Amino acid sequence: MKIDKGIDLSRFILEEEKRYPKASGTLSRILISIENATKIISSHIRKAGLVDVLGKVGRINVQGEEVQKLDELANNWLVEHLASTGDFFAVVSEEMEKAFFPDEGKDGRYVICLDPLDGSSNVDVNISVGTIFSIYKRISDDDASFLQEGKKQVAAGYVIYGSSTMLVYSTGNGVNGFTLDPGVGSFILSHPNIKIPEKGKIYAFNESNYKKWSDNVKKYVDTVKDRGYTLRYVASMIADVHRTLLKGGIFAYPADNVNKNGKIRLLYEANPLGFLVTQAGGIATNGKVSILDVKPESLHQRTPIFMGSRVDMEEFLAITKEG
Ligand code: AHM
Ligand code: MG
Repeated sequence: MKIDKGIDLSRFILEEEKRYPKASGTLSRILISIENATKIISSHIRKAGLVDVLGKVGRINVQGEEVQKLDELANNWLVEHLASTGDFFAVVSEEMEKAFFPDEGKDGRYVICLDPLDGSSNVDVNISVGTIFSIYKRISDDDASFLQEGKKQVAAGYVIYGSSTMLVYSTGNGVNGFTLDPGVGSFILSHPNIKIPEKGKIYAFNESNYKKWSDNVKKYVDTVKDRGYTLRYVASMIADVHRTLLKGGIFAYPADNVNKNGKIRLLYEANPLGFLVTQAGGIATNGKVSILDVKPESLHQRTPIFMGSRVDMEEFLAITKEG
């Protein structure tokens, strides 16, 4: 497949489809639907502060967190848009307690897991937020389709609404990044074939939790600090992982003595971002096994997560194994 920097996302998706002569075109349609829905979200986020989309709704979601207005709007736009394509048999979202089985999708061959607006508590203070998606083949008529190991993802990606809007995704053939040209309204290939640096100099942990961590996690962080690594922590996982993909290092949200499974959700945060980091040559683990080998047990399950550059992650695994 010939990839030119500057190619737009829709054409790229269609070119990629040509790798699979038997492809029906459904996955391409799905990716183009996600592209369109996230452009709408981006356009609204860019107007935050001017139109009434900031602040809280006054309701707590299934995660026990306060719902921001933009969480709800992003969820509704994405779910309605994607459900109406008929390509999805079911949708799981951070904002919805149960899976949604749209009428239009009765014959759909895929299911999708969404974090419509990751890092949404940051939106009121103009810090990067994002949308994460993870797509699986439908293997059943119930929730079991969502409870497949992360390695079975057919495609995964995110859109980061940062200093520019970027869409980064993989269908299992490497990772490519596209930047939204707001003048043209198209995502343009700006970061072809992203490879995470073998080694970085940044650790991204919420260090205010240090006292609650296990001794081996403390030991790893002490080691890299002594070596002179720098701390960068946005508290939007998408922004922290995006930086890690491009600059290397390690992003983590460990379990601690209060949050026994950490904070990050397996289906629509750890798995899709772990798939991308792995596709880019890095490593993603729950501390014991590859995150992509974990068999999910429930839709909103949380997991400890550590991901990043190969050399940094090998050091992390060696130190935490000793501990
Ligand atoms: P959200 O999906 O409700 O926004 O929550 C997940 C976010 C992640 O993006 C981020 O890594 C983490 O929560 C930050 O948590 P903390 O503030 O505890 O460090
Ligand atoms: Mg999130």
